[in-house]
Amino acid sequence: MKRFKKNFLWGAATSAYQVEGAWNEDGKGLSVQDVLAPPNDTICDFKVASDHYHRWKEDVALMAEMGLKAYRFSISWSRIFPNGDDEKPNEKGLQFYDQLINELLKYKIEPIVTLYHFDLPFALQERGGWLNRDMIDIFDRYARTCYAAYGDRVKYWITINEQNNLIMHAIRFGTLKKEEASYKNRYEMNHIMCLAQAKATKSCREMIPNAKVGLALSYRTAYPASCKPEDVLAAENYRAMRNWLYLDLAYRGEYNPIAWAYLEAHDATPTILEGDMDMLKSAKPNFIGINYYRSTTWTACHENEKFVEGTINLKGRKGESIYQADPGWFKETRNPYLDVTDWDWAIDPIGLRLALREVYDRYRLPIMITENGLGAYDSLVNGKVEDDYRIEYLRKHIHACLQAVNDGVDLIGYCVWSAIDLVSVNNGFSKRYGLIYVNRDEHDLKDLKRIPKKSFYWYRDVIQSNGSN
Ligand code: BGP
Repeated sequence: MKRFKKNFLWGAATSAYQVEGAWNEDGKGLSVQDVLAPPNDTICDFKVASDHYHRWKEDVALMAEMGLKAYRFSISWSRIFPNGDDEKPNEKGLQFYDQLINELLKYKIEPIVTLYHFDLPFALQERGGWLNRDMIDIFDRYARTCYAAYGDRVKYWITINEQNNLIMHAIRFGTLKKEEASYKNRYEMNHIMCLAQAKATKSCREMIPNAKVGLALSYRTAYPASCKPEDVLAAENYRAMRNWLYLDLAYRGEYNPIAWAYLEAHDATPTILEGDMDMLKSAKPNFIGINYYRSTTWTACHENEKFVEGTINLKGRKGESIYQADPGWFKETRNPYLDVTDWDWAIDPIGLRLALREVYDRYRLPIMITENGLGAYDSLVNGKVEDDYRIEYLRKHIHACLQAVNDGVDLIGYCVWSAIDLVSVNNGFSKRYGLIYVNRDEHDLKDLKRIPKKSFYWYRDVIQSNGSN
């Protein structure tokens, strides 16, 4: 039986706008997330979040106490360039991450840095956002600024977090306005984002020769609902659109043929200029980040059925999701063999093992689980959070990782989402993921005190035993 590697990166993750707060301090410009209204008027915005911007030292000390070997966080682009591409970077913004990185290194915690995690500077959005081809150079310049500032100390870089969500849920993630969110625009934008990513990846490899650089994709294992060939086909179609479209572009420099056929059928093929495909091919990212929370299950969707965009479960009540249906391609359905979270996310550790096998089999590059965790309603009782359900979820998923390692997958790290409670993208502070509790409610900031949950101590033991716990 193989074990996790000796230097396995046992980590935990956050993203800037979900954890930092200080949305308008020290010269930070607005990001699209500061401008976007919360999807549900009962949940909080991102203005204070977990106040990590003011409490980073205390937070890093707790991470060290947990024994983390790695911490994945993102840089807020609009802290560095308030308008996205200002003439000079904002010194105070640069300084914030500089201190954070030094503090992590002091405790021997490896920083894993994401450049862009959903929080595009609003000023760039006003200039057309990702539909504007200037974004290729603008993103590269921002990336180069970060490489120059931190490349002497940061080895692991992630260019874009969950590009597939940014495209598929473009309205919700603030990448496109409702009236602009045609499929044509989404996949035009996707193409430009891929070029920007390729350029920034290339710059990373040039500027930091020992760097490991890649993307983090929101990966979904896709099952057919039955062994009916039509259902098997539907699952394969979904896989192509959800996973392979993005990974093939980034890691092979080509459009996946099934995904391309889908784009043609939806009148959504992007404009490809001379040199674009060469640029994609030349990028050469050297690891793959996978964010995995759940699997999905698919049936055939006949041409005469109704198109349904599908929605995110905003209420946190089981059974209220509206499933996606795309005539001729796929239709989502509930998997009767899997339990779900309160937000209808299927809990499926075997799905993670399959994900790792599929991705490794296809690209043969080292993989890092850049996010995996359980969103739940936690309660603080007598000063404690007994989150056994989270421990159970993590234990099974980590075991699935070990099985994947035994299947031959080159897995280099695993990051729990999230290191500390933070604002869920769609569900505010009600849906918590952290190993550390933050004492605030949706609208009552209370004292924002940090309280390690039961899972914090459990994960510390996992790390200490290199996963044999
Ligand atoms: C991923 C994102 C994270 C995170 C997580 C949980 O899509 O990269 O930013 O929030 O999912 O999602 P949610 O907050 O919607 O529960």
